[in-house]
Amino acid sequence: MRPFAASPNASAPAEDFANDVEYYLGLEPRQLPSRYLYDPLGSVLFDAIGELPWYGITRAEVGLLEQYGRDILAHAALFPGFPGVPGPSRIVELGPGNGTKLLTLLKTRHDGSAEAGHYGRREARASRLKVHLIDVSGKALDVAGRALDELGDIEVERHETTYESGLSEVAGKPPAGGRTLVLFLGSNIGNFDRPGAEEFLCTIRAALQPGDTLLLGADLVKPEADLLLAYDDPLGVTAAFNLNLLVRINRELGGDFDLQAFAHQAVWNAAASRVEMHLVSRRRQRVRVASARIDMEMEKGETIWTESSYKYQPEELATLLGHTGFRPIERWVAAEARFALTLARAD
Ligand code: AVJ
Repeated sequence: MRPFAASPNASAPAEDFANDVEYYLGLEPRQLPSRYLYDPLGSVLFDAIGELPWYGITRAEVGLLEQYGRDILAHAALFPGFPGVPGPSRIVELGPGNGTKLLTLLKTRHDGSAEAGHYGRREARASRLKVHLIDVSGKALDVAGRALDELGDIEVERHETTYESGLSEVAGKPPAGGRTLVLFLGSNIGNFDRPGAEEFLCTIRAALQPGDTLLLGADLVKPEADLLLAYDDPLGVTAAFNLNLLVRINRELGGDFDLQAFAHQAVWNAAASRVEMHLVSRRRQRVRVASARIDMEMEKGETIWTESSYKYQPEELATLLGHTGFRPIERWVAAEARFALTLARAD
């Protein structure tokens, strides 16, 4: 069975949520799509997860971006006025969250020699770098957009929508003569199963021109004990992040989930190379969600599967990119955290 397959419905956001909850809770095993974890509180809880000593993805990635950002931008030919790039260039970020990663990358434009920094700033005024932020969370777009606005030399366009429709919006208006760099960071690709990841990379590729680039951040397979601490932390922040999905359903869809009657669970599924988050029913119980037309019995121990975070081997990422119309050109690995940034060019 394919978890988190596309919903059969497409309509207004509130209706989408209700339809998705009805559809996915009716599956066997019961599921909920992980993108709904990011309501305003969920987004803040995810930011807190990024600060946890046991969750290394965010820190490792920001560290790599600080260290290698200038190389990345040069490869992507995104220094405005960079030799050989005639026109304005743009960055498209899928799921920017609070904007820290992109901000970190953009700040490296001014690294290095004073001359290079001056050059970058002067040219940036001549042709402002365009940034497209694509996120389902309006709150994330707000926070990330405001952080980028403060840089002063960036033109930010917000797309409050799914990755797919955001990509089709930006594909329709490529920069005249310039290059596009797509950022798909934070191991967001980990939410797709392997076939889904391949399909989605094809979707990204289809929105690009040959010579455009993709920066992919992906978490690597690591010891099970580390993975379980990262997804079931001793402070209970990840548990709150997971349980908040039920709070959201209660509030937005008139649900009557009893929060006390569910427990957070993280499982490493080695065969599938993924960490799964579940909400386990602590007892036999009845749950109703009015707007989603749900009236269900849950057994004690029955779970709702709320997220998959697939983990990769470095070579697998290169293969995946190679199969989807990209050529990997450089890879940076945070050795201790086991996290990889891969830069690939669209063939
Ligand atoms: C933002 C989807 C990459 O899977 O690691 C963090 C979300 N879930 N802790 C991840 C998450 C539990 C995160 N992603």
